[in-house]
Amino acid sequence: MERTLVLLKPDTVQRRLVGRILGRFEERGLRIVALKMMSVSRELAERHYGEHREKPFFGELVSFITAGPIVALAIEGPRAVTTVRAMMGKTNPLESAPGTIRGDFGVAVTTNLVHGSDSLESAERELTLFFSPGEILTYETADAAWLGG
Ligand code: 3AN
Repeated sequence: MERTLVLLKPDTVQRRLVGRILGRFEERGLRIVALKMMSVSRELAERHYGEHREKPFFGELVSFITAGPIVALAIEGPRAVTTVRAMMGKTNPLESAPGTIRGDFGVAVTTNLVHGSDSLESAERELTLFFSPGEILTYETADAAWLGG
């Protein structure tokens, strides 16, 4: 069972798509083990996107993610990291397949609605940035046996 960080970015909140996008992860059979609406400080944004510090779009990325509330989630499931990435679609929504979150709701690379950790190592690092250990819950769902995995 893997755990990954998902962020519903400010455009998702502003466009009132939180419920629909959140619902996709639930419908898939993934388990939400932490959930909070929050503001991202400049410091947190810069740590989270640290690997992109040298990229030309870094400033834009930090301004965008700090521009309004986001929803942060810890999501658990079999191969959760790659499953969530596949559900999100490619980074540029114009290249994302229909049926993916970005392919269904987005047209721009900065305002691309969601973030999902790109590896297990990133997931561990990013979950620590956004959640204290006590905020991530451990529980079973009643349908676990019917979902397999
Ligand atoms: P992903 O979010 O699909 O993991 P990354 O990690 O390569 O993509 O990039 C992080 C974020 O940086 C993306 N979500 C996107 O908002 C932004 N980004 C990536 N590439 C570009 C680009 N060429 N121009 C502007 N923003 C970009």
